[in-house]
Amino acid sequence: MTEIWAVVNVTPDSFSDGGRYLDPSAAIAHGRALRAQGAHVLDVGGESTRPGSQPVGADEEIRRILPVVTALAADGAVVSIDTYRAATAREAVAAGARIVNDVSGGLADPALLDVVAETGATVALGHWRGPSADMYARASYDSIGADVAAELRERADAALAAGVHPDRIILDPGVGFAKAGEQNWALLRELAAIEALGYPILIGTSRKRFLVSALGDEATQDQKDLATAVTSVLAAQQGVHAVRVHNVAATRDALAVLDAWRG
Ligand code: PMM
Repeated sequence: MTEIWAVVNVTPDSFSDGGRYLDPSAAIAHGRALRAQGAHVLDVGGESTRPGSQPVGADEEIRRILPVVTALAADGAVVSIDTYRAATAREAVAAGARIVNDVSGGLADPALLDVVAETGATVALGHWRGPSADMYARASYDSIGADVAAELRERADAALAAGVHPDRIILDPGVGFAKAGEQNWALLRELAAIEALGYPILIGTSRKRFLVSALGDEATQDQKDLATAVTSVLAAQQGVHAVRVHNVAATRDALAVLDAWRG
């Protein structure tokens, strides 16, 4: 069964839900609602990684996420912390998060992998080539599937070297991170190269800009949510472990249709 990871952003400037849940009680209520809709993991983030966004710093990030992680973990939810900072990961795991979701794959803050190893958390390692501000300058590949797979293998090896148990590593090809437009579709076509590394795969396509090349520039959020439900099904057919989405109900229904089709 494909896991649904729900995006719980506690930020003023994320792709699509920025600002709506900056208030901790609103973010907690949102996380609870997404869990009731069928989310298996609540992925709490306190800093936007959207193209061109500005970093907020560890203190502010921790201030934003801590009450949300604490409350959702106390509910019994499986909570993931979406951060590339070791300090934030440490605080979040102490507050009950079981997964550290690092879009930089441990590159932005090398101490993060030590925190994961020390705490026994699971880590999701994203494919990343540098900060969002100028990531498109690094979007050059010989063969995107093979290149991303090779770079993710290095990140998994770094996690193992830090002492992370191999069963606690998930890899994410990083849709939208140092990849422009069509490169994202090419990467999704070549997922088998990443699956061949032997780790569970997490995919985040939800509401991302590259979807407009299928939908048109004027695509609404509802259209992007429908497209995300479709990419969730296609990813599930490829055998991915998890999809990270904003609209949990749409992806839940889409995956239920796939289950019914499979019988
Ligand atoms: N994308 C965003 C943030 N975190 N984490 C993982 N593992 N994979 C992703 O593709 C990913 C991520 C983009 O920002 P959003 O929270 O506004 O969707």
